[in-house]
Amino acid sequence: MHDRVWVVIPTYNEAANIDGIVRAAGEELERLAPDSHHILVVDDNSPDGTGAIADRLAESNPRVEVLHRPAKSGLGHAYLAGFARALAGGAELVIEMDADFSHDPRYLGPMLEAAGEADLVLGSRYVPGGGVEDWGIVRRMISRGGGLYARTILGVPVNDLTGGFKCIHRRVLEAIELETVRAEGYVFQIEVTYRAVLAGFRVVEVPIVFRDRTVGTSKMSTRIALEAMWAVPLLRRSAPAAVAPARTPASAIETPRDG
Ligand SMILES: Nc1nc2c(ncn2[C@@H]2O[C@H](COP(=O)(O)OP(=O)(O)OP(=O)(O)O)[C@@H](O)[C@H]2O)c(=O)[nH]1
Ligand SMILES: [Mg+2]
Repeated sequence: MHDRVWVVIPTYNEAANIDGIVRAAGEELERLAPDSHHILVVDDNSPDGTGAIADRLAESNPRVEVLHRPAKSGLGHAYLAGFARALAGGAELVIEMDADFSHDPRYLGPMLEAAGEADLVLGSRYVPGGGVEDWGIVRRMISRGGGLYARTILGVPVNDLTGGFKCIHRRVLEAIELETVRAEGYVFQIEVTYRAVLAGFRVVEVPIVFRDRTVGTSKMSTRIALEAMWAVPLLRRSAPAAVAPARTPASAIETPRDG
């Protein structure tokens, strides 16, 4: 039997977090999807030894697996490799989650529940009940401003386009031509969601409170944030072509009512 739920955790220098996050996610999943979950750590040869710690976790827990990549090549590439592995392993639901506890594993329950109705579930900071803790005014403004910018340019009714805590149905990943998805930071997150919307999939936002990391260092850079400025308008041209060959998802077809 294949495991149905795969949580993909990309890591780069998360030695202080990896043990805790894998255990915390594992405990939740043990409750939510007993006997049918898998945790995939995608490590880009972290110099701080994250990969070796993850290997030890995998040795003692058959539900944990590590994908080692030779060098740091960005969050998007790590996720694409993780998605490919999860799909090959038979995943029906793939969850994107950071290693730094910004994405609290306690939201896995509400997200999996929402996935019963939706094709793509977004852990959303910008719907009622969601929020951000510990961020200064500058970081808040960049996040809100960037999200609003992308939402306006792309014209999609999604409140949190840049978030990285998602639960994605297999059918979505198969329909959005992953091999041509742009490959970094916020733009990666925006593009996956935008393509899913364009393909007619049902997107639901579940409120999450995002906490700033308490240990380890951020890999987010000004360059990655600025990339969004010019890359988002380009998505308007590239994304529709990428999803055009996708079949019409069943969820987009209205069921005729009786009578
Ligand atoms: N494999 C891999 N993982 C990465 C890479 N860059 C970031 N990550 C991981 O992706 C997740 C998100 O990265 P963060 O540095 O926390 O970025 P962020 O959450 O946008 O920024 P902060 O709020 O400052 O933490 C973390 O688990 C990182 O370890 C990369 O190039 N390769
Ligand atoms: Mg983070």
